[in-house]
Amino acid sequence: MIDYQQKIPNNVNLNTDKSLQRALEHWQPKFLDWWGDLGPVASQVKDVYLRTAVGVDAKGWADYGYVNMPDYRWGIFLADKVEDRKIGFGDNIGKPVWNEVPGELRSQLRRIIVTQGDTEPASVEQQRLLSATCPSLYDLRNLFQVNVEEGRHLWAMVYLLHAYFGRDGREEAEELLFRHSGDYDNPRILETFNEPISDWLSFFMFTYFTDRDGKFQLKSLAESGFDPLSRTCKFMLTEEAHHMFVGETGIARIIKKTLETMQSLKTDDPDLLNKNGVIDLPLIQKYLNFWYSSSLDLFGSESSSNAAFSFANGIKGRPDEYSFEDHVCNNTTYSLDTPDGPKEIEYRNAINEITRNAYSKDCLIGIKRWNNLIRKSGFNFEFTLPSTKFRRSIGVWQDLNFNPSGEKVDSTVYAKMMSSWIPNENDKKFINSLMVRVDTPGKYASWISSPDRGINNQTTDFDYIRFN
Ligand code: BYC
Repeated sequence: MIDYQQKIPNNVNLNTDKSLQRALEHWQPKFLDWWGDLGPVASQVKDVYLRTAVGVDAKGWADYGYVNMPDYRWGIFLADKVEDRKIGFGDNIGKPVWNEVPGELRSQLRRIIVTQGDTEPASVEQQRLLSATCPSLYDLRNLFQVNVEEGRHLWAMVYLLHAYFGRDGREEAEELLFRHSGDYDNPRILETFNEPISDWLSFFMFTYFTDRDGKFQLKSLAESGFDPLSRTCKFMLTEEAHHMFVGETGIARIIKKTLETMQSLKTDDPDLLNKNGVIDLPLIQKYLNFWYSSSLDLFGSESSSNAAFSFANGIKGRPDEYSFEDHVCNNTTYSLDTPDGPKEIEYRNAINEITRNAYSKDCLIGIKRWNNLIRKSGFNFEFTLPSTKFRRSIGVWQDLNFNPSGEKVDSTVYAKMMSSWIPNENDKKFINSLMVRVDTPGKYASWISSPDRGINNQTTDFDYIRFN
């Protein structure tokens, strides 16, 4: 059981390492200031019905209850150590995992931990204004849950930086609070985390598509030969699942409401549906196109010597490494689709692409479920994932003019059609016009249906948030 009476709750015996404890206690007020300035806008919020980690094992790791936000405690939790764990892939396969950072891998490991850490506060910053327009108390509570967990994931990376990277690590930890999402001079490292999230449709798309990148990156890092990173990521993955649930069910609830309105009005006319306060299905597809294509870039270039280095050295594996037969992957090649046709590249250089492909497959699960809802209600519309060549800014397809179906188009056609593929100014205006705060227990905004179930077996009209 984790002791929440400590200044920094943890299961890493922080009190046995006084200088590390002091360093983290020095960082803590800076984090709290950052949370106050750039965390969720919550002036009226008193208590939030939250799930809080009380242990790290699979069964019963969390408690539910009201938390007074100023009293919220972020802690440091690592999954339990696996005795005699061995490196599972690359050139160091079979050797004991490292409990300290090997000198020659230090800069690459730090870079990966910093990149991971940077995304966590970024997402909180992106979502900070959403509390003002929550479609229900249930959704507001989920937003808080997601945000406090992202805050804790930042703590997880800051712990690794402080504990294993000395002075550079402490400096990097400061920088994590200094860069800000969308800041012109000091933006977040990865582009998706600089995109504004000013409406809840974007929030649900982000938690479905971008948090899923988190799932796949964390799975790859959970394979790491650097054991503290592996254990940290294993625990983070347990929380990530809820974020994707929020995305998938959020989008499903929007679709459900639209379908009900389509049935009652006997129309699929977008104008008529919009006038009746719901979001037409083609417009949902546009938001999907935007967030999926942006999230694809997060996997890096299709051919990457960085990824090959990390794999070869046991720093970062493939998601679900156990499911592959060959864990060394030396002297094998991968046939990569490129604008000049298929190209054989060294397999290890293709790790980013292999991870991206696994991600795309996983993204289809929700698409299938959403399409089932449409089919069952008798309408003729199907959501699709756009081509992985569409709207890419990183890798071999970057800045090329592919349409969502993956066909190359003329640059003028591309520029002209973009407003019909991703949300245009009018679309955003309409979506923003729907974003009106609903904070009465059991009431839901016009454009989204109530969830099938509440949180932790509570009813859907439970008062998930109590106000001052
Ligand atoms: N935007 O060799 P390359 C999450 C940079 S989400 C801008 O192609 P590599 C979460 C790259 O950094 C998961 N820059 O690929 C979700 C490198 O720069 P430097 C986050 C990009 O190195 C929701 C250069 O381009 N975790 O947890 O294999 C809410 C060449 O890179 C982008 C991670 O990403 C981009 N999209 O990088 C909250 C795990 N893509 O260093 C949280 C840690 C690449 O040469 N990161 N670049 O200046 C990594 O493992 C790797 O850095 C990447 C791929 C996956 C990003």
